[in-house]
Amino acid sequence: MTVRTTLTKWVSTLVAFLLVMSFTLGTSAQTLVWPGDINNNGQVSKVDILYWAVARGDNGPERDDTGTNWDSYEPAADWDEDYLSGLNYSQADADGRGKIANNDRNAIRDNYMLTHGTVTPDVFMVGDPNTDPTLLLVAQNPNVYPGETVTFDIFLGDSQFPVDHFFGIVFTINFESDYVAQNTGDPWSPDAGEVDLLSNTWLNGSGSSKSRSYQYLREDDGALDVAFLRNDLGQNSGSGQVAEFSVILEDIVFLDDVNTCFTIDEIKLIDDNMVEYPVASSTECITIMSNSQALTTQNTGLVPSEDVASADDKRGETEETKGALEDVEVIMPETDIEEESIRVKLYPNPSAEWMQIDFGSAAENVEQITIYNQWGVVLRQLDIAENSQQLIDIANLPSGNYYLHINGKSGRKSVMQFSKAAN
Ligand SMILES: [Ca+2]
Ligand SMILES: [Ca+2]
Repeated sequence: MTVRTTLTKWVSTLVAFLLVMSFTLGTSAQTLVWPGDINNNGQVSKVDILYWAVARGDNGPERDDTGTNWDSYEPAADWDEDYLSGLNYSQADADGRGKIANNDRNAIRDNYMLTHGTVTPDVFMVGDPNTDPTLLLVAQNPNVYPGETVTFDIFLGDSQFPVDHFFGIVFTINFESDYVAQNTGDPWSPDAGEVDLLSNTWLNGSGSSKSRSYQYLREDDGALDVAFLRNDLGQNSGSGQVAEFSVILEDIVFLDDVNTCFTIDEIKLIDDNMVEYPVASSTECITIMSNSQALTTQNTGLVPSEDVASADDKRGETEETKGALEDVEVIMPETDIEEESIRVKLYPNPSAEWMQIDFGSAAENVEQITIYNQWGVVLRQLDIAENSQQLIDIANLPSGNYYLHINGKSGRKSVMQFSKAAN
């Protein structure tokens, strides 16, 4: 039968191919070492942390060339142990000094996300919440205002589906980066969003259940990579809350309530032999509530965003400038920064091409200006170098209403609205 013959040929070709592949992969002497990319998939990522942890403490031959620069190194002679995938433990010796130690973990840190050659994406099992433990994200306070901190409880497994074989787990928490505050810390100890491993839990107790955690904030991707690892080789089991995740929301203006979701995915849970067990992912959504009542509704309002009452008081003063499209003048309340009142001009408004801000004598008190669209998304941020005038090119913005935040050096924030006319 023709079909079967063809199929048989295909299968035998495939088997031959797989044999060649497995021989190639199994011959670790030919696998160059890229420090930190332990599983040799072309990129240093959270999965390599698991490979490091499983091999930690092992010893073997040193490399001729030691070092952790992002480059390829000729591998050492094979170590005694292999990973289940067939890769030799010598791949985990990032610095080539003959022991899997903290310095090799530091190579993962230093080379994190770097790539070489063609990247073969890491593969993650996808768990089923009806049969597997879930890595569950639950917001403690699902209704929050811009600028506030949202805290989530993180649970791993429950009494119905506990975790039976825990040595380590890595996962990623994904979020909409526009809604999260800018990170000012090291991405390995981020302040905009961080996971704290709780103590006295089944996963992080005393003795052999003591664990450690690592995290790396990929700010532009809106992603936090997280690893929990037992300090000691071995396994334990359990279920329940293991950590908290806190994230600081961007302090911007939302005209309407906004729903935004946080999703855990790319989960890899392993035992101390690197056998992987499925864990179900989860998503938790929160509502960022509108703070637009802190804005004046007129097109000429420059008010401290936190001082609504005085905004109303001052609206009368700016009334006469309403509709003066080529020169809008706004006045900050006299009770504002220091003693003197500050006058700022924004013109022309509306405009299709550009706008000028005249800070006048206020320039020395202004640090930064930020343009937001009506959904509160940051479009542009400019540092003000004490120039009394600032020209802003707005030709590329879609027509509509925008907000200009003026951040004072004293930490004071003020908001102006402007309109972009059609080009
Ligand atoms: Ca890798
Ligand atoms: Ca080493």
